[in-house]
Amino acid sequence: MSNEQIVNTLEKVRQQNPLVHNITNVVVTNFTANGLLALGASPVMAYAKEEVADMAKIAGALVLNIGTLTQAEIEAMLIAGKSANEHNVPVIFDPVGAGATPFRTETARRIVGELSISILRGNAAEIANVIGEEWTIKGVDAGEGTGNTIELAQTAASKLNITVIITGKDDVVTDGQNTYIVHNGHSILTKVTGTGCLLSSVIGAFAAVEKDSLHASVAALTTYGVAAEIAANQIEEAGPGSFQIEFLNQLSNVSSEDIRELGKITQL
Ligand code: ATP
Ligand code: TZP
Ligand code: MG
Ligand code: MG
Repeated sequence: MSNEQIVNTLEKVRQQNPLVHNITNVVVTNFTANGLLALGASPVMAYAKEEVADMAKIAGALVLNIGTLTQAEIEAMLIAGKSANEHNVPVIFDPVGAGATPFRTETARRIVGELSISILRGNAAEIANVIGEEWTIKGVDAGEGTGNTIELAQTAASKLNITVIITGKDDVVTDGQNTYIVHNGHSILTKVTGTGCLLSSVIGAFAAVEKDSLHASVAALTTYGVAAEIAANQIEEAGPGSFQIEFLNQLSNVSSEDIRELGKITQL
């Protein structure tokens, strides 16, 4: 995939202003809405089981995130997900903290089992736990774990028959057959809570305008990583508080020229 294709997809997001329906966690709600707006998408958070089917069917994408899970939310996610599936709305799933508690692990497995997910995005530990492989996890962070994240992503994609993204220093995107590595990003992203969750919603915005999940994922990851690099550069040594604000600025400002110049993808 070329940087030029990524530029075109980013332009489509900005032109089409897709509605992204998020059922996400209480930590990241405001940051996610602001990040999607900055990018050029249109966020909505809707959780009531009475309305989620109606909201999901008019959205360009549905993003499910189990970061602060409750029983009522599981019910809503399944209703929303089934409606999205019936209306060909792509569903992005972020299994935050899968492996940390049995409740999270079982719920994550239930969601991938009962819904047709287009893109699964998490850290290595979360993806391993969704497919029942060993990997340590500390709360919602990746944990130590030893293993090959490329092989893990490919195994998960083949097993679940979906596009899988494992993020970290480098991001792996695969459908089990075709695999890309996106090298963009900055370590300061790990010092701001919700940068993984916002990324999953940004992937939703790209999936809303690009049917090919692999292409949408690579375009989203590259745009996100390049925006982060520019933001980190702008704030110099100021720290995570300044970065959080500057990152929102750069999700809005990141240009075609920036992507052409800085986008760093390899295909395996
Ligand atoms: P975790 O809870 O383990 O931090 P997460 O769900 O927050 O996971 P990350 O894996 O941190 O998600 O990914 C969020 C973004 O941060 C991605 O764009 C990823 O490329 C980027 N990122 C994470 N770690 C690094 C790093 N060390 N260097 C560069 N970019 C990084
Ligand atoms: N606790 C429950 S959800 C959440 C925390 C701290 C946010 C996790 O965000 P991310 O994007 O996975 O770092
Ligand atoms: Mg994080
Ligand atoms: Mg996360």
